Amino acid sequence: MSPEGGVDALPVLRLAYQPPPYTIERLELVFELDAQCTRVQSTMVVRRAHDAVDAALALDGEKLALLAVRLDGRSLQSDEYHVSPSGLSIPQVPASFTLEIESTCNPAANTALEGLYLTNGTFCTQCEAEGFRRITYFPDRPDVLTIYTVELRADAAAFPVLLANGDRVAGGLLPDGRAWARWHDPWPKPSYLFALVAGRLESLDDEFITRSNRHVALQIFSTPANLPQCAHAMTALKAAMRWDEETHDLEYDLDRFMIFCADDFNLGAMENKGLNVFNARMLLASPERTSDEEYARIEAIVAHEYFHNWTGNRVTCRDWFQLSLKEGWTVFRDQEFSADRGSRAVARIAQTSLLREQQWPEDAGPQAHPVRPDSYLEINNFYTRTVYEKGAEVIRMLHTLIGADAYRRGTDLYFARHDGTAVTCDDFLRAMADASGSSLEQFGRWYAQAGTPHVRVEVAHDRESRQLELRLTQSCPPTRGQPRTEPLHIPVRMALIAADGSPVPLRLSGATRAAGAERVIELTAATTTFSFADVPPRTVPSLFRGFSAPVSLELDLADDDLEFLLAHDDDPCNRWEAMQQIQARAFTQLLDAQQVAAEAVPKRLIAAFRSVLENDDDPAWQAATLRLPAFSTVADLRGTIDVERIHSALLAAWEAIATALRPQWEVAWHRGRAAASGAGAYAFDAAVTGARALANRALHFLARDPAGRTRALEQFAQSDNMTDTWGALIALNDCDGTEREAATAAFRERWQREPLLLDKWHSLEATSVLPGRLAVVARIWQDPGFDRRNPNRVRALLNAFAHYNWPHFHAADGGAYAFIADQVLALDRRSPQLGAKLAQAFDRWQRFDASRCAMMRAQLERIVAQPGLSRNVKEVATNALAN
Ligand code: B3K
Ligand code: ZN
Repeated sequence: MSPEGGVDALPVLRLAYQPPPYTIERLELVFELDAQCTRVQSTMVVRRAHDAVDAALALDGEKLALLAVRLDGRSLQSDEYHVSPSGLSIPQVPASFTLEIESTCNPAANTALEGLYLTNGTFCTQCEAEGFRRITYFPDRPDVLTIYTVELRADAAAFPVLLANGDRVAGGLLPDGRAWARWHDPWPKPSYLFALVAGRLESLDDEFITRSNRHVALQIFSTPANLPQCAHAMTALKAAMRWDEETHDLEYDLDRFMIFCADDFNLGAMENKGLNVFNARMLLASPERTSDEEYARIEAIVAHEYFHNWTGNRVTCRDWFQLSLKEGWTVFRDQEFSADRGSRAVARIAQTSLLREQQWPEDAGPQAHPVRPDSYLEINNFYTRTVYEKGAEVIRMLHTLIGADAYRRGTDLYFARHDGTAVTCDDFLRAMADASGSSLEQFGRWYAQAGTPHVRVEVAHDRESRQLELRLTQSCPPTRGQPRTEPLHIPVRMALIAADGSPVPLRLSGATRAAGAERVIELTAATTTFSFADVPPRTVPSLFRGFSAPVSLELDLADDDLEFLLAHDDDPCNRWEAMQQIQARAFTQLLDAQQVAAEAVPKRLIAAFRSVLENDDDPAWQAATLRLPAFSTVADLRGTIDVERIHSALLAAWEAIATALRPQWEVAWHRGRAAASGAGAYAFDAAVTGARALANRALHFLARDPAGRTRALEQFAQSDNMTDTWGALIALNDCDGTEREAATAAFRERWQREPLLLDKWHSLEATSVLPGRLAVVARIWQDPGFDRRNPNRVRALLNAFAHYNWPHFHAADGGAYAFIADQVLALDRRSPQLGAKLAQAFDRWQRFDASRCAMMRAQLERIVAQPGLSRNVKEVATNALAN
């Protein structure tokens, strides 16, 4: 048995689901909060399901000390129940009864940050997925929905603010001088949505008036010093509340909505009912500390957690296999919110880049799993890009296939049917199918089949008959446990673009009339052919517009056609896609070159950059498109990853594009700077963020030469906002020389007292490709001032290095492999969730040359052999080795 509850545990299987034999109708909790020994008195009103006659009552509980158990007022003798490190069971219980349990836990010793713990002296909780069982004995599963009443008692000086879910119904001072508060949440909820916060906090207060004219108090709690940095989150919250009313007719349902800003937090944020908890990194914002990208991310996460109030909280998941029901859907909702706030196309490009750079490798690697997994050892390993981002793509495809109106009828029907219950992805699909009248049977495979589908497109255009034929062939690679795959239902939003850039009216052969310039065609078979009539010569198809499906594309188009699409497609997403295709071809060629050097960079790649730079376009789109591919994207062009070659290819492309287009980069930089500074003082505003992004993209290329580096240093020195500061730092980060030293040292000096800002410096050091990175990372890690217990610190340094610094993590001597494996093992003892994420840096081990392959494998074997390993790391490392 491991400290985290047992590596010998068997996998949990989706098909083994059994409904709970007992439900808890009401729960009353009294907390005597104390750092080392918090006492929890729980009173549960329990009722047996009618078909569970002989079932024992089984409650989950971990790291708890049990003090007393009373059933209907009678103390149970120790032979009337059974306690183990994972829970408490009572074999003989009546059909309905009241159960009282007293237990204690130790928040100060809680380094895993699951359950009740302390962050900077404030009590805080994290219960999803299975943290509640570290607070009290309870059926800690999402399909047990309960009405909670919670009383908190604590030292009044240290914990004057006492918060829990729902409405505050009473409070004050106890006769012994301690503070107390009582909270009641009228909405039944699963235990993973429970939260409490207690500390010396202040709040930023505001109000939201709902459509039905209810006044909701909004409060963001933090330490007083951080309050001014909470204003952006408050604005985002109000915008999200309005958006959900306007687009989905969904209103908030309590009189208060609170957010707590936590310094120590395992994740980004958590949607506890009425009391969200946020990682400070995803909440605090000020112009000098926060970049435009981070402003946008904070807005999206605030919205995401708020949107969960309906998609996740009011209707929740029956079991954790259904996680994407709430996560994929809520990501889709936050993506649509972000699209409505700024440029839809640029938002979509960012979503797609994330999917391709992070979800596709997951789908192609040893941790691959379907959007609705079939088994897990540790559920915390399944909060993945697949469940979240691919899950969101599935909802988006559904929206595309049935249309916006039917989708809205479907959401209404879903809430009408399921409010206050715990349901499955199938229940969701059923509501959508019933509301739209479409069969979604084949579509349901998207939930069950892992792997990134591949679509090959062949185009045949007969000039004589003016018929254009599109032949689309889909395939999906096999993944772990799924050797055979089946065709999916794929929506292809498409248009045809004539040589003069105008859209060709779409008339399917045989149809009498054209049906507009854009339509959605549907793939259901392995191969489908579509013929269009009356298509003028030199027409080019524009396919998967708006990234209508999360598939990798192989386009049978000439290089000229891709260049044409890059310049003339009226869908900005597809213009960006054309650039990706051009880059893939160029890098394939470059990797094959005898000498991977600037001179070998294909001219077409440079021409593509030139055409984007010289087009007088939306600067935000230009900035998004003028990006070299991520290392992982280039790595995936080939079966075996040649680290040195890929690194050289990226450097060569950077140099060639910088040198050949210097005048254009100059113009772009000036254009971006002029637009940004013309707008006056810093504001996070779509019109200006694009200008700043373009200027910073240009600076990155300009910094290839000394004059550009001087420019970057000047920008750094003059900047009054993090976007320009960061733009300068990123431009310099891979450039050897005094400018980088000067800028990073000044940055570190300025922010030495602000850990979240120091994290940025840590990431710069960890991701630079300049020599000696492992030593730098190890030195920072060993610095006594570095707080290894804080997840943000660990991620900014170690995860940035292991997941993003390919040339150094994969250094040929294997030194970095050993260092990271050591830290996986050290972290695992304190924080299995952090250990598991870091361990995934070894996922691709089989894709490297024999020497690296052997070294990575040896580290994975060393990890797996560690006695007492957590389930989290065990599952990740075992999957990697099994593949
Ligand atoms: N639901 C939480 C994630 C919980 C992660 C637990 N390991 C935040 C979110 O996705 O909204
Ligand atoms: Zn979520």
